[in-house]
Amino acid sequence: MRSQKAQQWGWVLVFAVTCGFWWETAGPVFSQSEQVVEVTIKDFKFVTKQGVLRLGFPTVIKVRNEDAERHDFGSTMFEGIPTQIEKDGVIVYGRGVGGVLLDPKRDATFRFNMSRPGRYEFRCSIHPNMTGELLLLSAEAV
Ligand SMILES: [Cu+2]
Repeated sequence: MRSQKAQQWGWVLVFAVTCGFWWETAGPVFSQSEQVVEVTIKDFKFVTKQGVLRLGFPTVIKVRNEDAERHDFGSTMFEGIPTQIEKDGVIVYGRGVGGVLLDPKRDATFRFNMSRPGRYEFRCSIHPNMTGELLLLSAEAV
């Protein structure tokens, strides 16, 4: 059972590596089904770009470290939620993911399904005064 799952993700990895470039260029095609949050780390600050995030939709958080310093993006947001992380061309999948370390000029992508509304804080464990937040709304009026 376990090895089967590992094999499955092995294929996902192969797919990701071969299609990495394609995925980037095809991004806009998928933007209607995924809601994207962009987090840029610059000058020891988190700068967040987000629209209204709706519950139950695939959500993508793209984190980019623009600094020449290593930073960490950590949050309790992913607690108990199956989360896919793509970093340096490698995809990992887990539950209860705490965050990622980002070397200078690198990025990482989190994919998950938002299921709980709320205000979620994220921070850098290396520089404790670096914090940011994300607002997950249950704005399901439509
Ligand atoms: Cu930092």
